[in-house]
Amino acid sequence: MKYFKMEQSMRWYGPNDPVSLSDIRQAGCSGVVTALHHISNGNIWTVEEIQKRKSIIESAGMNWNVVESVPVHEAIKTQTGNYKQYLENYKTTIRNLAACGIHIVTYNFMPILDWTRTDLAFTVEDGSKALRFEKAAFIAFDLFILKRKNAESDYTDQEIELAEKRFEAMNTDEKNQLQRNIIAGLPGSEESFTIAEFQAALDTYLGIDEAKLRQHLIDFLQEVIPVADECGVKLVIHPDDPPYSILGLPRVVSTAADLEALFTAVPSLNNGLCFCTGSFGVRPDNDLPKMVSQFANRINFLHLRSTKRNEFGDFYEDNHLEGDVDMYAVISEIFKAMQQRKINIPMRPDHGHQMLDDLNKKTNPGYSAIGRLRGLAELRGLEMGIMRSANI
Ligand code: DNO
Repeated sequence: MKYFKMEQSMRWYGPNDPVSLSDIRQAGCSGVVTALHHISNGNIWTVEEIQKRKSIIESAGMNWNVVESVPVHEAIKTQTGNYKQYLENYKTTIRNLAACGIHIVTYNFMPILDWTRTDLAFTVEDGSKALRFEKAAFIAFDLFILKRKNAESDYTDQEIELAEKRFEAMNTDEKNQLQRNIIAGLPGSEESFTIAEFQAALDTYLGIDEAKLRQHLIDFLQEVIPVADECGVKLVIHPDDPPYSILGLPRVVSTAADLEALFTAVPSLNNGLCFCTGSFGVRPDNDLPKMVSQFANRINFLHLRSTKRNEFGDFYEDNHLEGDVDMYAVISEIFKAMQQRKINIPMRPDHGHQMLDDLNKKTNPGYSAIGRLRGLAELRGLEMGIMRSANI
């Protein structure tokens, strides 16, 4: 019996990535997930530039199966300035990617910041390093470094007290590091801010609440999905990370209800989902296996990792098969969906601990080679176990 399987892939940041294509190939991948990071947000990706990247990947014996990401310009999210031009550029990029044979395109709709962590080198029990989001440190940044107007009203007295203590215990280097971690741009987030720039960016969201941002996302989809339909591209939205509002900014891709609203408004199946277990899994009220089965026909890309949360709202990135995500149940549902749809869905091990030799190397936070290799190896083993014992 031939089963459909997850297509093993890894993210590659392009020719400057310290992890080489040869490393990725040796990890057992056939797919490479990448983006043209050198083209600034909002500009068209030309066929020539896309082809150039594609042939580098193909010469290394793999294929560029997923774009992560074509970033959505802030002007589109706020519907200001030149946003109509940016929408046209986005459509042209989708057409150009399709012309080059690339048919899965990831994006997100998080205001200003992409994924957010407070600590990029949290030492876990076994000595490896993980990414972490510590609520008290995050609130300390908001209240005492950014000094956002009315920020206190977003937090409880107890949270504020904890944040005060946390901030008092930090030295100047730690404060600077915290600021950099939050606003200087994690890999792939494309944007980097100083405090003044960040404050100005926050102001562009005055008057944009959750309902309005959701409407802007739907408006975006109504523009671009017809183009995706025309050229056979699946757009996949990446959920908010973490999956709730931060710094007073609305976030609208955090729960099953959020997804339902998007898919109801724009029903085409090319309006799809990048199912990121690490992002959704931070909320205890997200039932991940259930969400996989609910959105099975829209999931066209998988980010698999697990987080571990505590009672304070902190979380860190755990080993891929540990933490709060029931990876066995998630992959079992994915496996069913792939057999029903008769497709292999691209999967990448999302992030990994910095470990072994990588502890002494300069790595992209979350994207070192060995930790991701470990994650990938565990995930494919788990999938094989599920596949071999499948009764369908
Ligand atoms: C973080 C990534 C995100 C993701 C974007 C997709 O590691 O998963 O930066 O690429 O949100 O647009």
